[in-house]
Amino acid sequence: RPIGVMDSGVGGLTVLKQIVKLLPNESYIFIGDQANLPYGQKSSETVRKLTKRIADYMITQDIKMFVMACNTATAAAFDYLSEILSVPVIGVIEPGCRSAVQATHNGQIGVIATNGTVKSGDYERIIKKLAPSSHVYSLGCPEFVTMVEQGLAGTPETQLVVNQRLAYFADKPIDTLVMGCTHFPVLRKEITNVLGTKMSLVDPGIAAGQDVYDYLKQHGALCDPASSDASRRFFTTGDPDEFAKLADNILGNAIAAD
Ligand code: DGN
Repeated sequence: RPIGVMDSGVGGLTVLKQIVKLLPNESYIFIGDQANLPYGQKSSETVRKLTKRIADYMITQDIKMFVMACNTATAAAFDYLSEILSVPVIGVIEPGCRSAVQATHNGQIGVIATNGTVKSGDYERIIKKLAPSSHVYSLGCPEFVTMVEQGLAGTPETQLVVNQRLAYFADKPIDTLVMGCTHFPVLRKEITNVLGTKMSLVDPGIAAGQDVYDYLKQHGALCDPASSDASRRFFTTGDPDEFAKLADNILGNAIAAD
């Protein structure tokens, strides 16, 4: 049975990549809901509905786990879907908070995310729960999503926008920054150019990938490598050609989307 992985767009592929690194023999279905992108500007009720629609489809494909490779969807729908779905659900926010708390030395943590995720207050709440004396500075960077979706990572224009946005942190004492949107690891280089190599950059997808592995292992649900055909199916609700181009850049190998 495949692992289902969803995002509003191509950002979730950064999470899929982490999971595949740990579990190369599993089968995967990835859905990018590009027709409804960006999730970050929508109400949490709308995001919950959109995410459920994808989960419902994936259940018809007999997934064994539903991974929300989207912070905005996790903030809006994690509790709800964990309750109603018949398969285990993994999100990205709690793993991201754990990684941030482990990475920081001074307890001063920055979070960049969509406006929807920032508005939910989930990063701040969970980080504070794990490390009550820490301080969280959150910043919405919705245009980063658009730039990644338009394939503009690596361009001078994108660097300029990243410079302008992250200037917010210039007078903040943070030593750790959570990339709290799955599109943002694609801009890792641009972000490092502004904040320097001493800043710990947290990619929640890494810990989320580990959670997927741990859960399946603990529950004896890893596939049998001997009988596995390791299929990987990619779907977008948007334009398959555009998706394939972007996905190719992110995953670094050729894939096709239906
Ligand atoms: N990739 C999504 C996230 O992690 O929040 C958000 C992208 C979007 O739809 N704005």
